[in-house]
Amino acid sequence: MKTAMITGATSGIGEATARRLGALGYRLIITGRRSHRLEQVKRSIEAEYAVEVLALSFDVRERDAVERTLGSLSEEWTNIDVLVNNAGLAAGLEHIDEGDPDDWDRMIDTNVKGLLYVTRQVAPLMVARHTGHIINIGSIAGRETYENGAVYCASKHAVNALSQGMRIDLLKHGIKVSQIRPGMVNTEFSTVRFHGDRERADAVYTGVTPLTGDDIARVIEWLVSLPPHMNINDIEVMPSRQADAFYTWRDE
Ligand code: NDP
Ligand code: 8X3
Repeated sequence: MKTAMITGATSGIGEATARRLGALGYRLIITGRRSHRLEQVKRSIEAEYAVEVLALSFDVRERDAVERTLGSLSEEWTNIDVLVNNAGLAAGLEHIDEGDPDDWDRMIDTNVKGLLYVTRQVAPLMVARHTGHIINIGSIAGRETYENGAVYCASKHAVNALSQGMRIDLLKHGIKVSQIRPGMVNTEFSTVRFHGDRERADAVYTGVTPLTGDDIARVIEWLVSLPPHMNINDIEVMPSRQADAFYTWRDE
């Protein structure tokens, strides 16, 4: 039985991915800061799919916590076949001269450093077994840079560079590295970006049908089902009403 670890599984893309991989019969390690939510997701997946789920609550920004938690996995949980580096966020939407440096820290520490800290713990386990698949959740913001989004876009450009670099470094160990770059996905993402302002968050999706977390989970389900000789390096997934970061066709 295969094992998948998904960071940021308390909501959105991460939770949907945990459900899809649970349905495929994967044993799951799910992570996130909100321990109560994490336990709910664990119980619900265990009940629905009869797979084992290990819920580990920590903040990916805290290097000590990441090292302590993932460095002390019991042996039965170290056979990680799939790592989905999904935990991430945008905080704020402001011009660079007006942005809040605390928001910048949150984005860079979570989206870039957190992804690195987790990968540093899991990749050696895969190297030791000469197998594994790391799937990084980037963004259309990792290819294009839009007004007011410089720091979030920079963090996702970094995920793009890290995905390429990881792929090269892990090539000889038989480890696949894929990046998924979604466009608009209706999750808690915009509510988090706007610091809890639900009205402003909902307006992001006005007049358009955005992707759902489960749409991205379907892509992940497909990526992990490909044969060993085949890898998708990079995949951009958009709502059909969104051409890129700039052009979205909305109903009046
Ligand atoms: P959600 O806000 O619904 O989910 C984000 C997840 O990340 C939550 O489970 C959250 O858990 C976790 N997380 C955030 N910060 C931390 C942290 N410091 N430590 C541990 N876990 C953390 O948003 P999405 O599902 O949309 O976001 C998932 C990924 O997809 C992100 O990397 C995002 O950048 C990316 N993305 C999203 C798009 C969108 O339009 N929604 C488009 C393109 C990419 P908790 O709060 O419990 O810690
Ligand atoms: C999230 C999508 O367009 O807000 O990564 O950057 S966008």
